[in-house]
Amino acid sequence: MLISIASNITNISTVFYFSVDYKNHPCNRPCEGMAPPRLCQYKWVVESYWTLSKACHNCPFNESDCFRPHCIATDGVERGIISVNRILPGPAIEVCEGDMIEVKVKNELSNAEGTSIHWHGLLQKGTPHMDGVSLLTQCPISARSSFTYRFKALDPGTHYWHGHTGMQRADGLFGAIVVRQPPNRDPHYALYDHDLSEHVIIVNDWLNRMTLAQYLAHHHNDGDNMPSLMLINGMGAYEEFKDGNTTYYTPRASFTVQGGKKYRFRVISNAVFECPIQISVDGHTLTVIASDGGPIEPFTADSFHILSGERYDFILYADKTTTLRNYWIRARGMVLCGFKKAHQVAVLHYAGAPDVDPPEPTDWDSSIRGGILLNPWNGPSSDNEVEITRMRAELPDENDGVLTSVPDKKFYMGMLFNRVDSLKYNNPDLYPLSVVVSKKRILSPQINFISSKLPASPPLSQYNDIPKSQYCNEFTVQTDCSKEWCSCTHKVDVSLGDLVELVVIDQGLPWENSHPIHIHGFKFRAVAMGKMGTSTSFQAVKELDKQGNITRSTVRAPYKDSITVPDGGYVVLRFRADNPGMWLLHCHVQSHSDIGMGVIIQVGDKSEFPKPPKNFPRCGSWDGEYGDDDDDDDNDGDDEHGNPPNKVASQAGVFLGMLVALTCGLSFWNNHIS
Ligand SMILES: [Cu+2]
Repeated sequence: MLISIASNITNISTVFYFSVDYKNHPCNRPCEGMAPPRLCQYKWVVESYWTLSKACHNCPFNESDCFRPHCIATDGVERGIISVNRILPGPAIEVCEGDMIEVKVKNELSNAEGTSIHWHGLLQKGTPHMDGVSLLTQCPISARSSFTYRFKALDPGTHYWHGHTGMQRADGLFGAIVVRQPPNRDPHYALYDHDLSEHVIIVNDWLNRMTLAQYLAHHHNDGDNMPSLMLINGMGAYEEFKDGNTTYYTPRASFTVQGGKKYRFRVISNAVFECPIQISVDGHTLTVIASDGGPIEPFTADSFHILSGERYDFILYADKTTTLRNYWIRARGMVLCGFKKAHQVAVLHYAGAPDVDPPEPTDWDSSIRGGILLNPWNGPSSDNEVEITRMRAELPDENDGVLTSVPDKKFYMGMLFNRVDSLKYNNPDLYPLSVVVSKKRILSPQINFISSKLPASPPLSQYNDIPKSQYCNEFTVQTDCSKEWCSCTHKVDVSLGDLVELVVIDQGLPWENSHPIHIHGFKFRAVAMGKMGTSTSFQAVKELDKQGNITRSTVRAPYKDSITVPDGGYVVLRFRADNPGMWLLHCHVQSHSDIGMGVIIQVGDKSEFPKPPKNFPRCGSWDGEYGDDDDDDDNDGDDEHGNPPNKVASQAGVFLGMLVALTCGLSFWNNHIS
């Protein structure tokens, strides 16, 4: 069903479609080897919206009302959200490998804030301007304007899209992406009977109000940062609704299977807080066949942990055919999600079974699953717990040297909470860390003691607008950032084609934390993972590595783009920097990333970056340069370096400065070689 909303402004009529049955998009089709790729177009309206709105009529008392168009019932808690086309999760994109995806995003947010969409898991090879990171790869899509993303679906597997501006993904701006392959290219095709749209599962922690309010309460006073709710495909039963003696709940998600068949399920975590989630299905084991789109040798587990940004594909064999009944699918939160026992269940419905809930209890304590656990978020604590780095990629290694050669560039990235007075959440004169009571103390989530902040213009498309002095890394900072707050745009540079190795460390202080790390633009090989203790130091990990005591997997290490870093431990990741551009590496916990736990990896020189599309939007500060603007209005007056005309004069000044510096440098050189 399509509902059109037409708006007439003077004589211009704009029609956007609120597609409700997006699963029937013509690009969601069986993928055939010889069939030509398609252009898959979507029109999205990003809006401020409300759960259990009037569109829900008599939901949940009349359950079918909860499934009406524009009704977003969630778990029954009324709150403001950010939605695309008034559905939650937002529209799924399901295409075949090689298709062209084109999404026109219209910003109709009520608060006039900007927005952008990141395509998590799609590497944007050759199209870095489509990566959707506000103030890195594009300007935020400003209120009332639209932006059309266009890129090829070159990366098969289970991925997802989400807002990459502020905290919007925490409030509903997310949805699934599935890139399927023809049978002859899918290495696991023979292992399952069905791979259905309705078996895509998105889990997320969820608040009872807009995330910004909770974030501000936590960072500026003593508000807590612990979610108590969780959703499965935007649904769940939590809030109680009474009618006389009868209690009603909003409906849970339900997944139907036929007894005797094998199904490919695809699970995505859009967790926002520190919230590893244990996924299990009562009475069934899960044969995991892929993570983050990377096929692995099948591994059968009783459950797995999924962290923010990760994806796991598993095969469920619906073999309980003796007595047809339903089973719980469970999502159980840990770390910050564990304090208030955030959890949710959905129904695995065997076709033909009575339409009743399974009899087993659904509480958080009952939802823990024993047996074999894949991907323990904090490293294994028994032989039954198996790290993702012990999985093997399904396909033979390419002859690219990624696992076997000596890296060209190697970086130690230390993630920590630094006990410094950040000027954003503390004030060294008025309310310093040392004075406020402990529950109001905000430590700074950092990488290598730097709180990274993005500049006022996106460096990828407005490279020359960013002063070089804005960038920093551990080698360029001038102060002892372990003691003083260092806030700048954290960036490291690698050459195009470099083999890069990252040793990402979580020193594990001051308490047990979870920092899932995500990289844009690349899939890395996860070659090592280890836990030193409840805490460690960066130096200890470096020393361990120097002594040759971190063994790297040299054969078929799994391909991933998001991975847990054990608390008090490390992961070692490798990739070939073959995708020129500016790419973010960051903790996928929303607030950590927002406050600065991220690094830009610049791959190649600006001259090696793909050019932005024509008339790509620009933005930035304007510091009161009063006077007439001689520029014509056609917005194409950039000089050859991509500078707007009014910057040429200042660039000329920079050039003169460089000339002086060069002269001084030459004279320095001449004076020191004699
Ligand atoms: Cu983090």
